[in-house]
Amino acid sequence: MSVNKAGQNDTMPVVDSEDIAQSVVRHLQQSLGVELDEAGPAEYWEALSLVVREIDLQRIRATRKKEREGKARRIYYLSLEFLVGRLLGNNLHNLGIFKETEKAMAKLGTPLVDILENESDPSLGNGGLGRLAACFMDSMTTLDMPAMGYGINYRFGLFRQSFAGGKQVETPDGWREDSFPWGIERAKRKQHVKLYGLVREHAGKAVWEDTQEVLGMPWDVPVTGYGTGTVNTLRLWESRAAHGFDLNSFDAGRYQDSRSQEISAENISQVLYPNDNHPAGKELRLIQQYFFVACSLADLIERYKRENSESLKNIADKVAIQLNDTHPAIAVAEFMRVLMDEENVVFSRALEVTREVFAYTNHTLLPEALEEWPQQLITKVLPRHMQIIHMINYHFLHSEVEAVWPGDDHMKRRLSIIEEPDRPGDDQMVRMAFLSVVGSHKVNGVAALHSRLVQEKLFPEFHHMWPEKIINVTNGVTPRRWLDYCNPELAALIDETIEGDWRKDLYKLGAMKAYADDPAFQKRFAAIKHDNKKHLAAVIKELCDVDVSPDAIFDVQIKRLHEYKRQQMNLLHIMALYRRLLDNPDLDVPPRVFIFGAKAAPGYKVAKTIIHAINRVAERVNNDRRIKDKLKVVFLPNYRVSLAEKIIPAADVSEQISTAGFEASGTGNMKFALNGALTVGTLDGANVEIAEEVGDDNIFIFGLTVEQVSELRHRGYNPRDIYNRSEELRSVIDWLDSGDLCPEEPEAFRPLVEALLDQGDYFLTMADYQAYSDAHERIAETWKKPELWWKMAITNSASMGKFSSDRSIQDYGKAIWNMS
Ligand code: OAK
Repeated sequence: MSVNKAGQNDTMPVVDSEDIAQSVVRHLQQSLGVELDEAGPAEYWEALSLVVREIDLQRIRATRKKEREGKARRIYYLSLEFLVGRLLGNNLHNLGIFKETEKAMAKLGTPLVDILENESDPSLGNGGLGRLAACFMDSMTTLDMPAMGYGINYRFGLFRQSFAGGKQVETPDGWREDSFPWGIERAKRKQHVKLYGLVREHAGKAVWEDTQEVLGMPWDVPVTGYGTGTVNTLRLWESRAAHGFDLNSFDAGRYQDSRSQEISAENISQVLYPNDNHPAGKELRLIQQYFFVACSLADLIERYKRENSESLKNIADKVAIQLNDTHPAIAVAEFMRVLMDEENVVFSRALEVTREVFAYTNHTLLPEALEEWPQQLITKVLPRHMQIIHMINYHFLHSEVEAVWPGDDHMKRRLSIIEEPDRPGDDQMVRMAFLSVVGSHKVNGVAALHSRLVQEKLFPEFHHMWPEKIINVTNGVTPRRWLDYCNPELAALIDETIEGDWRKDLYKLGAMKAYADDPAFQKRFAAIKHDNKKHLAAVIKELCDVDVSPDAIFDVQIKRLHEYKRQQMNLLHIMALYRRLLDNPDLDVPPRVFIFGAKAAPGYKVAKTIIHAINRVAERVNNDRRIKDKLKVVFLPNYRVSLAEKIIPAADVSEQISTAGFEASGTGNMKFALNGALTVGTLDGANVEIAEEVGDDNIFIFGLTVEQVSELRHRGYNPRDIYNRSEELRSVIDWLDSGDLCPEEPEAFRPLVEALLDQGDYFLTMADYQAYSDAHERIAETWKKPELWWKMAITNSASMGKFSSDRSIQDYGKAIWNMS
């Protein structure tokens, strides 16, 4: 296929449907050995992916050449998770050949939409952190930044979820078992990684020896940008046995529920740990972290040497490394090790260079989510790194902390990277967040409120020591996937209405505010939402066998299941609505469909109980004819990126109801508002900034603020008082606890009831309940005034300019990566 005809602009491949059809047929026959009359959607998917891959590869080569010749600093984004989503449709959009491809496939007799459904959704992440990494790769590429993502090519991504009797069942997701044409093995760039062993001194030098070796094989996934010829690379490492490898003789560790596996070379990259906002604390996880860090650093140093110089003393001029949370934090010690042990750089200079290169993004304040590793474990797996962490800690405490708080041993203990044990004999823990802060020149939170709490609550002493170090970069989402690709009808309406390309500059959407009141525009905006709801209704029918009306309010909560996200509050309110309707079936309320999607970590009991309870309530409500279809509840199984793309464009209400101070940012909140849903939310994470952008009249804010939460805790909070006072809450909680919803297991929902009533209701569900219920009353009243509703919806979409991940990346570029 002629990708770029001579003399034509090279940002978009100039191809027409005829070229595409020909290339598809060529790949079918020559690459896949399939005749045209044998081809179904799955074969077409693979052939078309190969066509696009061809374009990508040509552009990758051109991009690399340009970068080698350029002077710019390269950004390396280190993340254990990249939740990229399906790639074919998105790539066609970014390359600007979606329409022509639709025509080509229509000619060949198979609609493109059916073909796209054949791609398995690469499940290489848990939730927000992984999806953010994918949005950032899209934005860095769209902005023509020299950037590379480094992660792990897990054989099994996040588990597949189904329900049995309403309970979550997990099965492995071998997402790349069929075919994954996007990943290209680069054997030439393989790496060797050492583990275990001992450190001995030889002629005054530390030598790490008697190690085990693992091989890291890189798989490159091309990342296309929108409206640019730049194609960057996501390099994912797969572990393989190196010659003579025998980790089994070292240790046998069980990990992850039913998939009991031993630590061996191959299974380092076997499975993604399914925990969100909660560390696994397993030896294999530490090895995963070190494995991908060691491969990535060796790879980028090799590149630096090839392109610049053998000496690493000026590496910071050309290399910036971003740590996506603390999962890759061991990179600080590994980089120091390479500088000191392999490049003979002295400790103090090595630390300076390391700090210039590294920056760290914090994604959570949850205390239990902050990673700590037992010193003994690090010593066993990475003995030289433990020594280096001690050296960093010694320097940090005895020269830097000492300079600010002279003689203050208490402060040294508080700030030590290696934590003193509470009781003598306990393991000493290595605080990976402290290592990340000490090893970086910048630390950022992911929304304004979150970053303030990082400064004031999480790292106040570091903030005092280094007042410039901790900054904010508010998250964003790529408008290419989260509007253009997932909501093409709305994208087309916006194109017709406003000037300029909002796909590249999302602030341009602001021009749509002028149409928020316009009845004709409102009508078209509402019609598109209705259409999207019809599509979603069909998906719901297929997956849940429940009939829902697109005329009802589609009220959506999709995100990981976690008590702090408070799906349980949504549930209690649904139960209350149901009971109100039973008391008065003629109640004048708009019909509502409550839609959930969420995976719970396999070991998280209360989260799994909440899923079970929602499913049981759904079953009861959906089959009760007395309430005349005024209420439906569905829990879509196996929530993932490709499902989010179908749900978000169809949502009327977006539930963002975390306990204030717990959701670092949220990014679903941005995607919903961008697609014209109204938010019901607390003043938490990026909701605060969304409210600022859309204005208080265009969002349903409720509940305790961060300050009120801490006052309440200070005063003393007893959820039983609320239970005793509120007739409604009492009746729904008693109902949950009665066994009526799950007769075969009457105690099934006890863990939830206990969390709410007997264990202090840490996430303040009971305290916020009434305000939440009142906010829903306001939603119902607003729905009854369509002109007002659509004005609000349009204003939301028009006000999302700030929440493009392009803006986030530009902020990183300026404030962290020193890009000009
Ligand atoms: C996952 C594991 C460990 C620590 C944090 C996470 C995580 O996913 N955090 C989420 O990151 C998102 C992207 O910054 C935020 O929007 C979410 O609020 C946060 O929970």
